[in-house]
Amino acid sequence: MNKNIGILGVPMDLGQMRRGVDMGPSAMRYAGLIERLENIGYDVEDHGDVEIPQREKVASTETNLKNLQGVIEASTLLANGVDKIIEDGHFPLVLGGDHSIAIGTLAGVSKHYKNLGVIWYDAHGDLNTSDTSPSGNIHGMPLAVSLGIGHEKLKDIGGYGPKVKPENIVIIGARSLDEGERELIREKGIKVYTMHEIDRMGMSKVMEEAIEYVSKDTDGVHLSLDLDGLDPAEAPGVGTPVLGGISYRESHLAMEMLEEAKIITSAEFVEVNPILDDKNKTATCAVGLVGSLFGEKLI
Ligand code: B3U
Ligand code: MN
Ligand code: MN
Repeated sequence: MNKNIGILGVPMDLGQMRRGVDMGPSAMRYAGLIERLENIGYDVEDHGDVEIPQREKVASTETNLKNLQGVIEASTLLANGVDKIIEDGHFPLVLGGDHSIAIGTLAGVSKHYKNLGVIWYDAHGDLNTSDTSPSGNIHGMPLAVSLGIGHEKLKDIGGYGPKVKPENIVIIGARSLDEGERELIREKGIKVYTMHEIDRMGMSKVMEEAIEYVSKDTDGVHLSLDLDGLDPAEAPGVGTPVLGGISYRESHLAMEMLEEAKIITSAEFVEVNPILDDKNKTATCAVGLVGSLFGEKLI
């Protein structure tokens, strides 16, 4: 793994309607993220937070996509920030913020790869469009947008698109998919390990297969980890919890296997909402998973 990490916080809450997820980056820093990485031996540069437009200033009823203009502005800034971190030769570690930030992260990352793989660790597919979305919340759309499906201005963030190919994506932990998302998964042949496969095969086998699948013919792999992929008993501080999720232990195993495989070239941890949390449990969980992803060992 690259020994230099560039951290970028994205206090974004415009991709959904609950307040508080903008405090996610602070909560993860407060839970000891930087010290943890330094203790493992990394050189960490914290680039601070991307500026997010104020909710009240970007309110618009122009489309059914909520806060569209604000998401466009923030995603553009984020894409530039991530791009710079990679240009400096550092590993971009992005802290959310709601999952709409993946639009900007992937716009910054994918520029540097011909064939980027993506691991989407999430209870949801985030494959909605303005036509299929039940909520109009952009945090339910970033994977579709990155595939080049969705609002023109979102698809074009960074001045190019699509950012990823359907055959380079693996979704892990899905258990709440909308009908339009299921159709898209079928149509594009996207690889999904739902909770059913995790229960049936065990996380070890799921990760073994997922790693092989996503690293075949790709030149980099981005990990987009939504904390709601985990079970709400262990990660309660998320805006849309879904029962029956991945356990904390299974998630550590998944991160450790990714570290052993040495395939991850960028990562983001999203949807930590301290207002909905229980004593910073979810941010602490996220920081523990970051530790495993970067090679923290038990002995
Ligand atoms: N699929 C639903 C709910 C949702 C998506 N992502 C989250 N929740 N976190 C939607 O609104 O698109
Ligand atoms: Mn998500
Ligand atoms: Mn989710």
